[in-house]
Amino acid sequence: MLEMAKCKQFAYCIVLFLYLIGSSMAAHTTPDDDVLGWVKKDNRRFLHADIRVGDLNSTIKFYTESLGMKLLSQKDFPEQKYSKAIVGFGPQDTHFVLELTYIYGVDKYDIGTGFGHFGIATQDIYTVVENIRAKGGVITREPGPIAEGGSTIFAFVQDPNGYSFELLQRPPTPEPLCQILLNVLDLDRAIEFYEKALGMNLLQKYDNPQEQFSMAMVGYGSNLTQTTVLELRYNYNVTEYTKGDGYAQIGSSMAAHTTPDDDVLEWVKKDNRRFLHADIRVGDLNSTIKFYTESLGMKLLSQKDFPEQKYSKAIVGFGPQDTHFVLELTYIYGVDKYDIGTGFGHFGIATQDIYTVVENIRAKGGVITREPGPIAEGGSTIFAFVQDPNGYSFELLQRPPTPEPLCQILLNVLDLDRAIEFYEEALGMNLLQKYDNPQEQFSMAMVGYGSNLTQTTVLELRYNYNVTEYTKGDGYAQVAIGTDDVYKSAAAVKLVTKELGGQIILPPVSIPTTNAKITSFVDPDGWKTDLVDNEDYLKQLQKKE
Ligand SMILES: *[C@@H]1O[C@H](CO)[C@@H](O)[C@H](O)[C@H]1NC(C)=O
Ligand SMILES: *[C@@H]1O[C@H](CO)[C@@H](O)[C@H](O)[C@H]1NC(C)=O
Ligand SMILES: *[C@@H]1O[C@H](CO)[C@@H](O)[C@H](O)[C@H]1NC(C)=O
Ligand SMILES: *[C@@H]1O[C@H](CO)[C@@H](O)[C@H](O)[C@H]1NC(C)=O
Ligand SMILES: CC(=O)N[C@H]1CO[C@H](CO)[C@@H](O)[C@@H]1O
Ligand SMILES: CC(=O)N[C@H]1CO[C@H](CO)[C@@H](O)[C@@H]1O
Repeated sequence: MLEMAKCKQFAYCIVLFLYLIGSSMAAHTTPDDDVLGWVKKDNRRFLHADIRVGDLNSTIKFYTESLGMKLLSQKDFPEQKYSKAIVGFGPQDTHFVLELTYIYGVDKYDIGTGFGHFGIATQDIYTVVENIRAKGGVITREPGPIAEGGSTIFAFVQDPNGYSFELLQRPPTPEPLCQILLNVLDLDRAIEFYEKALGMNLLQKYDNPQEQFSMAMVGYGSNLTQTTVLELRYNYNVTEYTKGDGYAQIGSSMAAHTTPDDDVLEWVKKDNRRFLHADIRVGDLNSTIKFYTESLGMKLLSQKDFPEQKYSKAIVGFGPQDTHFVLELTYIYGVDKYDIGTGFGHFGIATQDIYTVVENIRAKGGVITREPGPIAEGGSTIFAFVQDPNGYSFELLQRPPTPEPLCQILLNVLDLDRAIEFYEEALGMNLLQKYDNPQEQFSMAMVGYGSNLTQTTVLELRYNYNVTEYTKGDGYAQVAIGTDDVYKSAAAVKLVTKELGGQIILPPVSIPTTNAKITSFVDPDGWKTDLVDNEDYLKQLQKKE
C-alpha cells in the first residue's frame, strides 16, 4: 500500500494495482493500458450499499416514515437465518438503494470509526427534522448553515442502529440518496484508486484546516448534486480507523450480477481446491532466499527481476509449484523493511529431524526464538520457532515424512467460530482440529482441504483471549487458493460475507494479457485471499518453463 503514494507513472500504477490486488499472475503480466481505458467507458453506477441492522422492522419504519424512503422489497431467509430489506427513493433499476440485512439473533453491530454517514438531499430539511424529532428520532446536529451566513443548510440524524445520515437542503434531484462518506488514511491515494480502478471522476476536493480535515467527492457523472458520490474524508493526524461490522460494502454494477443461491455453497465443497502460495514482502531478497534454501531446506523454484516495475520476485518451496504449496517473495526496490504486524502468526514446517535443522540454523547465525522440545513435560509434539532475516516466524514441527512440509499458516482472528464458519462455508474447507488452551489463553482451529492435518497445508486460526485488535502491517500479503471456477467461487464468498462479514475486493476478472482468471476477497478479520483458476495457474507455470 505504501507504494501507491509513489504511483505517479501510469504504466507503473497499473502493475502496482494488479500487484496490490495480489494476483501471482498479475505480477507476471505485461500491463495493458486498455483495461483501465475501458473502465472509464464502462456503464457504471452505484447500485446499493449494504448495512447490517439489529431490528429490521424499526429500521424500515425509520427509513420510510422519517426519511421518506420506500420499502422496495423485504424477504426472509429462515434457513440461512437472515432477512433482507431494500429501501430507497426510487426503483432499484434506476436508483441507488440501501440493502438492510438482519441476521437472526444479532441485535447490535459495531459501526466502527471508519464509516461516516449516508447523505440525503431534501427540499425541506426543517420539516424533515421536525418530523424525525416528533417520532422520537435522534437529531445529532440541528439544521442550519455551516457557518454564519453559509449557504449550505445541513443536519445530522441517526437511525435506530446508530447509522448517521446527513440531511442536505437542496433543490429537487434525481438521486436524493446522494452520499456515502468513508474515512481514509491517504486522500490522494484513495482518489487515485477510485479514479483508476473504478473509473470514477473527482467532482470536488477541498481542505478545511479549521475543522482539521480534507474531503474529496468521487463518483460517476459530472455534477455532484445530480448523482450519488463517495465522499472520501481524511482527518488530520488520524492514523487508524475501525471497520466495525455494520457497514458492509457498496455494490458495483459488476459485482452485483450473481444471484446468490444455495447451490453455489454446495458446489464449493466439491470444487478442486488446494493452497497454491502465500505471498510475503521481503527487504533483502538474496539473504531471504539463502535462509529459505540453506537453513530451511527449501528449493529456489524461480526468480525474476522486473526492473521497469521496480520489483523482484522469487518462489521457494519444498516441491514444484504444480503440486506443492510455495512461498512467493516480493522485493520492491528501495524498501528494505516491512512491518509484519501483530495479526500474522507464522508458517509451519514439518521436518523429520528438528534438532539437526535448528543446529544448522544456529550455525549459520539464524535466530532461534524457541529451542526445540515438547510443549510440556512428557508432551509428544516436538517443536521450535525460528525467524527469517525479515522477522517472519516459522514453527518447526518434528513429524514423519509428509507430502507437504510447508504445512501451516497461522492467522490471528477476533472471533474463532465466525472464522471457522467463514472458511468452511465460503471456501469449502474442513475443520480438522479445534482445541482450547486456557493455560496459555488461546483457542485454535485448523482448517484446510483434505482430512488429515499432517498430510496437507492447513490454515491455523487462533483466538487469543481478550485480544480485541491486531495490526496487519504490510509484510504478509495473502494466500492464494486454486479453484475450477472463480465466478462461482466469488458468488459463494459474496453470499457468506453478507452473513459473516468480509468482502470481495476484486470481482472475478480475466487478466487480459494472460487470460488468467482471479478474484480476491478479505475474510471477516481482514485477511486477504486470492482465488485463482487452476487451469490458468498450470498454463502460467508451463509458460514460465
Ligand atoms: C416485522 O414485520 C413483519 C412484516 O410486517 C412481521 O411479519 C414480523 O413479525 C415483524 N417482526 C418483528 C420482530 O416484529
Ligand atoms: C448541477 O446541476 C444543477 C441542476 O441541474 C445546476 O443548477 C448546477 O449548476 C449544476 N452544477 C454544475 C457544477 O454543473
Ligand atoms: C542477488 O542475487 C542475484 C543472483 O545471484 C545477483 O545478480 C544480485 O546482484 C544479488 N543482489 C544483491 C543485492 O546482492
Ligand atoms: C494421518 O496420516 C498419517 C500418515 O499417513 C497417519 O499415521 C495418521 O494416523 C493419520 N491421522 C488421521 C487422524 O487420520
Ligand atoms: C500534532 C500533529 O501531528 N499535527 C499535525 C496534524 O496534521 C496537520 C496537517 O497534516 C499537520 O500540519 C500537523 O503538524
Ligand atoms: C480480563 C478479562 O477480560 N478476562 C477474560 C479473558 O477471556 C476469558 C475467556 O474468554 C474470560 O473468561 C475472562 O473473563
